[in-house]
Amino acid sequence: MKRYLNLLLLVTLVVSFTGTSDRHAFGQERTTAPTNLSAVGTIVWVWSQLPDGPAWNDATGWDQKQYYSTIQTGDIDGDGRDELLARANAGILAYEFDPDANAWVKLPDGPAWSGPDGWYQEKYYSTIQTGDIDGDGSDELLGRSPAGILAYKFDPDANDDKWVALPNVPEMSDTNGWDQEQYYSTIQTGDIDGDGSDELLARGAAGILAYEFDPAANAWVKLPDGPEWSDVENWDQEKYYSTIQTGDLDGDGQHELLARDPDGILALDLHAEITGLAASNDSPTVLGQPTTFTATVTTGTNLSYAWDFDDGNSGSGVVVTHTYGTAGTYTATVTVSNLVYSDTVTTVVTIKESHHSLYLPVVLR
Ligand SMILES: [Ca+2]
Ligand SMILES: [Ca+2]
Ligand SMILES: [Ca+2]
Ligand SMILES: [Ca+2]
Repeated sequence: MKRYLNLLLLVTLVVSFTGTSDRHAFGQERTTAPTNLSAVGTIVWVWSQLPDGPAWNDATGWDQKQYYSTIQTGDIDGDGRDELLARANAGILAYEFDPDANAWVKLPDGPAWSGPDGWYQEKYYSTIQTGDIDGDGSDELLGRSPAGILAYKFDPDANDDKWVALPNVPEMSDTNGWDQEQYYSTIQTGDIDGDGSDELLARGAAGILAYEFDPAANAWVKLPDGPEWSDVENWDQEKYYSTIQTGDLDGDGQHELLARDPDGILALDLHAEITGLAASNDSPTVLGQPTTFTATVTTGTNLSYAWDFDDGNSGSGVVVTHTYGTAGTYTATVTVSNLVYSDTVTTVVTIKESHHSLYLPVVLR
């Protein structure tokens, strides 16, 4: 079968009518045809075909869902180019496209998540995905086995086995009920704490669970339970659980959690406890000059900073400046808060009188 003949796609982005134009006339019958039509922003897009990728064709069984539905991309070696991944009967296959050679290159086979080992079942193969769980810029490979979530890291520099097994998450095992679609189909990754690495999220019988991988300790850390989207609250129905996903709605690098319940879309932000709050200022300051205040925290997300300068004035922000009207000592206060947490700390400010030195001529006798 001949596939993907070159396509020519013309996209006209902007066509403007020049000459007299009246927005109130829009939608009204034109009495005269436009006489001066010109295209001012025509971009020509052309599809070209890369060399054929791996021959995952129908004749070799890739028309089966257990294989074709696992085809995905992810940058497993962190070079900024996505690899092509899929599960074959023997396990995970990986290919990369080499733009210099204009050719596909087969990478070492991934974990042997094979049919004979049960991976032909949707409760396993449908959970295969990638995510950067250690935040190093390359994607790890995740998949749920009967014993729980397995994770592998591809190390292109390793001499021997380039696929390195990371600790698993045993809680999501078949024995714990995770072989049910209402649970395993919600397994996903997303950076819900905004630290640059993806967390592992899923809905269990009692609600949302989240795990973070700590690369220093080479261990998974369970985060506080998420919203109680539980079976008893009807979240075992596909019309609800299948809508669970993450996305960075406010663009702060931290993913929000989204889902649809009977009333519509819910969105939740995760808030970290505020710890290590400290405030400082660059006084002593000469009267009339600005004093700069700085607040720092060790942990905390979605924070707002409210300053009280102890002279009836206030300010906001991590770093603020304020000019006092009277010399003296002040105790400025900063209150740092998010929707869940709040903390306050003070910093003492000294404002000195300005001294105008008087220079008298030295008279020699
Ligand atoms: Ca890559
Ligand atoms: Ca990684
Ligand atoms: Ca994270
Ligand atoms: Ca966000």
